[in-house]
Amino acid sequence: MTIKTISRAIIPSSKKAAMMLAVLCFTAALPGLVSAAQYEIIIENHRFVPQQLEVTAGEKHRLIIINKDATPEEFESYELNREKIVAGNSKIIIFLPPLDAGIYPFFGEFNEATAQGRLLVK
Ligand SMILES: [Cu+2]
Repeated sequence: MTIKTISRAIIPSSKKAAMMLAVLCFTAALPGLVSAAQYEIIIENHRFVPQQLEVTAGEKHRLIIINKDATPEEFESYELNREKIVAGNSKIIIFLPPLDAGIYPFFGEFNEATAQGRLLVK
């Protein structure tokens, strides 16, 4: 359940506040998630936007992969050791541990000719 889901529902504000608090408590119980910097990568016309994402070395990161195409894609990276399907018009979250400086390529396995990107860690 996301905060977005909650706010969309029609709930009395007091109940809403209690639920928000519950969500906050839940995330506070997961310090690894809270401390991770979050980045969005869009898939559109079978390409990643941005194609290169710059992040800081030695920190956890959370990548939100948003597929704006109607067709599914598979986010894949040998260097990041990740492989995850993103349904059409859908999104996934990729959690990354602290990384060493370097270049970590990723690609969309279903549209490899165009869906190429990389994480620049420095
Ligand atoms: Cu694959």
